[in-house]
Amino acid sequence: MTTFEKTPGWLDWYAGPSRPEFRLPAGAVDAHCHVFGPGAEFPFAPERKYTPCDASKDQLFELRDHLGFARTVVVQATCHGADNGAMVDALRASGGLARGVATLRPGTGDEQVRELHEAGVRGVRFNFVKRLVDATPQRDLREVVERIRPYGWHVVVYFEAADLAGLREFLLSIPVPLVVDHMGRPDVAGDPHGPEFEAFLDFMRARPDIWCKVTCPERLSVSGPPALGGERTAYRDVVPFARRVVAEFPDRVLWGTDWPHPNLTGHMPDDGLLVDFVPHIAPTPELRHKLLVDNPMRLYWPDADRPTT
Ligand code: 0GY
Repeated sequence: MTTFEKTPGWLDWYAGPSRPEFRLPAGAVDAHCHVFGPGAEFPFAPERKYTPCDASKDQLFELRDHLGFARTVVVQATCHGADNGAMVDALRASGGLARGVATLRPGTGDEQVRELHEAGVRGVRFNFVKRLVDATPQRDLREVVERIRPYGWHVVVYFEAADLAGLREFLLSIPVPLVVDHMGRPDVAGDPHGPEFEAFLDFMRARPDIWCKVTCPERLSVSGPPALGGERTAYRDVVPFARRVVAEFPDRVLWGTDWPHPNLTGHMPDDGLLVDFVPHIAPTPELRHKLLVDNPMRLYWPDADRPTT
């Protein structure tokens, strides 16, 4: 049995999260979370840049139920490379309540893509964050797009704000819908109306099928969580950025916990508090229903019946 030592400084996910004060609407989807291993069963990839703690599918499903989500989207994390085994195992165990986003290398056969589709995978992730992956040539990424295109999948893209200018043309040339992780990682110490975030919004405007996850306040925040025992409005500096995206693109935003929160070294968020962040960025019940139910259902479960209130 292989055992893995987690990366020094790596924080374990927060056990015993609080119950959110904000009651999620019926049918809410956690549209961005991960499973890690367990490493003994699903070994981490040799090319990984970090070794996480274990975070199993059962623990993920327990958190889903505790927070009040109905469904989850499990996104392949870089520590598992292109071995989608742990993610697919979670999808298969979910009874149809989880969808997945995979990592594929060029050369993946159609048979393999069909199997992933049948397990519930609906997207592929291209990660451009340099601390997480070595660069993949664009021609390899294009080959992957051609492979997944017949299945109606989308491409989830993760990049740093500073890299958008260099990636923009390539991303806009991808002929399937795009979903941007974590608002393209804006510097929230900056101005939500400044040139960096305007460039991101302008990218979103360039095509009607670019979606955005208004996620990861805990990752982007400079002001951080509330003091222990303080009020529940955490990560205030992220609010004006996320609000702008939700207000302008109410039909193309998604939200998720990002549990178990890879690579956080400063603090580990209480996932109950994270859910309480949602009403601050989506201030009306209509916006929240789109963000948490209608939009993710349209993207990941287009054929399912869904609650309308
Ligand atoms: C996230 C963010 C991070 C990590 C990964 O796949 C990953 O390893 O996505 C990060 O370190 O910013 O979305 O979970």
